[in-house]
Amino acid sequence: MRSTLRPDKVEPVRRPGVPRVRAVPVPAPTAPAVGGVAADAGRGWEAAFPIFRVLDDHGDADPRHATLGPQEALELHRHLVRARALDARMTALQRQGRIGFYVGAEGEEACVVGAAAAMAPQDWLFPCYREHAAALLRGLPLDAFLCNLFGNAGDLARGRQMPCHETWRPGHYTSVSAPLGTQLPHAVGAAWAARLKGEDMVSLTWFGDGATSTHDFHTALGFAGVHEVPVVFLCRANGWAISTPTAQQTAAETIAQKGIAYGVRGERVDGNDLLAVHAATRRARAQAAAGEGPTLLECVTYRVGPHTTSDDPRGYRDDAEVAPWRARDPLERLRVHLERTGALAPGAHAALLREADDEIRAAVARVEALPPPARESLFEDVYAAPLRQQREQCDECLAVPPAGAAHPSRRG
Ligand SMILES: Cc1ncc(C[n+]2csc(CCOP(=O)(O)OP(=O)(O)O)c2C)c(N)n1
Ligand SMILES: [Mg+2]
Repeated sequence: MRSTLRPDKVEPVRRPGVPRVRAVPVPAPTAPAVGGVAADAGRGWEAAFPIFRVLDDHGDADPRHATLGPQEALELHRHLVRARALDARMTALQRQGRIGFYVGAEGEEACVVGAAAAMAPQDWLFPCYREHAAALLRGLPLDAFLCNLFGNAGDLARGRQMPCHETWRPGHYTSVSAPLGTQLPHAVGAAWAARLKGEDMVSLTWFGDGATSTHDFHTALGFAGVHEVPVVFLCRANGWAISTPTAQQTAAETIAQKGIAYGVRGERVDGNDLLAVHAATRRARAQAAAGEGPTLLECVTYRVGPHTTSDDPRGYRDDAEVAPWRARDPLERLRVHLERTGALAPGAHAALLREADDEIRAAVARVEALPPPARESLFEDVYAAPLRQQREQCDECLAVPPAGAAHPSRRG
């Protein structure tokens, strides 16, 4: 069919009145303004999308916005403590050659724990690869998480996944997905299906700032915007996509503004403020469940550690850039807040860190003693019943002694 569109009839594109601001390097954290505008907001899109905060610089919460009671906040503090201890211990294990690979979340834990805790139990979570704390919060046993890192017989993925690619179906936590952005259309599809079935289920999906440059981001937001799909898109805007700073992979001044193109509500949140992440996610969840469509939450944070244990950030960034973000550490800010409110006794924080490390060391000792997955499991789960060729291949495989075992021909 021929197009009826004529060039002389095409209306000129109207650009929004907000000036295009030149790309900026990874910004230092801005001074807080409780529940409102960051101190440096005032230019272009940053003014249009002020950073939402609940905790101020002294550790006091704005009561108008706080959605967590003291007990709940204390509980989430324990999850943050455990996540921090887990990252430190797993990094050490990788350096010792006991596990092959690990992805940590140092500095970004509030984006993970605060958001997961704000969702309803029936909601499905679609992780990127730094959200282990959310799986643990949803009940994934620590031993099972560690078994995936060792790829042993206790691994729920039967040693077939990369390390650090946990999954926990009973807790509605889908498998970690290494190809960037793929979890976004999955989250939209699941939420859309639930809505068609009349179920009260909202999807939450995490991703990084780099993933907002993938086609899956556009596909997911486009569909979700048109169909008002109940989904919360949470971007951990941590300044880096491995060695590429945000400003070199997008000219957009904020991630939140990317929602405008799809008719998706965008908000910026202080990603190092657990109370703010919780309040913003809870609000987005309520709006989604009420049929008001999806929200794109840009949680402004910073990747304090390396991208993974395979990365060394000293090759591409200055330590001086990291220091101000360490000073705004989410775990430290929560500790100060809980101590000021009296919910956490002085000294209790350090004791909890030690307890978490002890718990992890004990679990590692148990898990490291487990054998690798049975070799015949390689041939299982391909078809409902194995084919003749698979049975033959399995027999052939089992006839070879496992690595490390003495070959019968070399005995004696
Ligand atoms: C489709 C795809 N392209 C490239 C990669 C390689 N890769 C892995 S992580 C990463 C950077 C991701 O950065 P971001 O989305 O900001 O997440 P962050 O690691 O900062 O949490 C890249 C390019 C990949 N896994 N998948
Ligand atoms: Mg990133």
